[in-house]
Amino acid sequence: MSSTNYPPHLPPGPPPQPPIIPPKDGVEQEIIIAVMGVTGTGKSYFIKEVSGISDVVVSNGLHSCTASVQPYSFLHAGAKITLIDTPGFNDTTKTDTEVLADICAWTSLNYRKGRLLSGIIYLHRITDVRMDGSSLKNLRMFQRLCGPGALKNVLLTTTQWSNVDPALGEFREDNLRHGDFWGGLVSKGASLERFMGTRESGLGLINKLMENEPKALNIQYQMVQKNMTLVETSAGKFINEELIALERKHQENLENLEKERQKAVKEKDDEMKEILAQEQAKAREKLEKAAAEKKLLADIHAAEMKKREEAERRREEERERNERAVIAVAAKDISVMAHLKCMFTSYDTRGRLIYDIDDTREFVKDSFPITIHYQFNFLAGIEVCVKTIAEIFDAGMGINNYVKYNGGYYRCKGEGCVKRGSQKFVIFRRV
Ligand SMILES: Nc1nc2c(ncn2[C@@H]2O[C@H](COP(=O)(O)OP(=O)(O)OP(=O)(O)O)[C@@H](O)[C@H]2O)c(=O)[nH]1
Ligand SMILES: [Mg+2]
Repeated sequence: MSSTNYPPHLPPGPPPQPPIIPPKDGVEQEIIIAVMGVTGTGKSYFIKEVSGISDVVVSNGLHSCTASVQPYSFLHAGAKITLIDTPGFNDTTKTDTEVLADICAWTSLNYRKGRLLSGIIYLHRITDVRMDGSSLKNLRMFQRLCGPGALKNVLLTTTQWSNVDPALGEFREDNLRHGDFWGGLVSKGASLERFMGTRESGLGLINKLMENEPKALNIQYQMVQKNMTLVETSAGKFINEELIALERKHQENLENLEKERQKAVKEKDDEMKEILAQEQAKAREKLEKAAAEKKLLADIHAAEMKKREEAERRREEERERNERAVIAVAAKDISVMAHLKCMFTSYDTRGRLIYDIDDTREFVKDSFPITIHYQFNFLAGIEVCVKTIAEIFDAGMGINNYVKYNGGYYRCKGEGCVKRGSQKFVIFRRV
């Protein structure tokens, strides 16, 4: 009998991807919306106003307020709306790397659970006279986090309209729409909206996003599907490049200050020497800060790489263990008459997955339902039928059989039963 009759052995595939569970069609649909933007633009204010949740902390000073990603849920229009408050980049208390790591941890975890964002509300103060470095950096980070695929679900939203002359606000809004700042994003599908500071205005924005098909962010795809480390993602690369440039800038500044200080020493200009020494101390502090952040990013990368290698090693061990595993069926779980009747079809019984055939303890673990299939082969049937009952138990079943379990195929090759404890077992080995 040719072994080509048997189902093929399944080749080991790529590492299993985390399951993406579709949102449940329950009575309560969940709409998840992230609220992002520079510190102080009004992210927490928006969430507090729209959700009515009094616990949301709104800043009252110059310092950054929201320190970590925080979800807030409330009911609206028959759905559970979850607004995600996020810390901004260029935060006064946390480094960009810490903020990015926090956002990535939240988004990756939720992506693995199948929770995708229906939208992102990206806030910007209409009162801002011009785009400072912080706003530009934030926007660049946002573009990398979001990616072009999710732009249709993005509302670029201006805030604090009550603090600006309406005509001036409109002029700035027009510049935002057509200028370099938001023009590119608008042309690729993002919408420009206004938040007028009221619950009604905020809910209007939410209503627009409720219609959307939830989408994965670029960072979620890169970290979960592509298994990238933080620094390998587009957003992580951007921060790393910024830090390298910043370190270089501070280093050059320090070198120039030293040259000037040497000159002051030569010219015996004590006052200048003192000023330059103070400048050097400040520059050194900035350099150390940039270097520390670069190290933090490198440490995160090293820890993620270690985790990735460990996961790969565990997967490989698991694969090898499964390769060696056999399925054991107790002789008592095979009714000879039923078995003979089913010789040309299939036979339902119970089996155990055994990783170490020499370990008797494995043979007493709980059994689970299995089906022994027979390939239709008249001669094979005859061959088995003519055997005595004892022969069937001793030699296993007809050799033209298989059990499918967990994507693999197992076959009893007629090698006889094994005795473990007081029982005999028929062994199906992986093919
Ligand atoms: N008038 C007006 N004030 C606003 C609006 N949005 C925010 N503010 C004020 O702006 C300040 C900052 O608001 P927050 O909501 O704390 O800003 P944030 O973006 O959460 O800031 P971080 O948590 O530091 O990132 C607060 O004093 C708010 O009261 C708005 O639409 N209109
Ligand atoms: Mg906040």
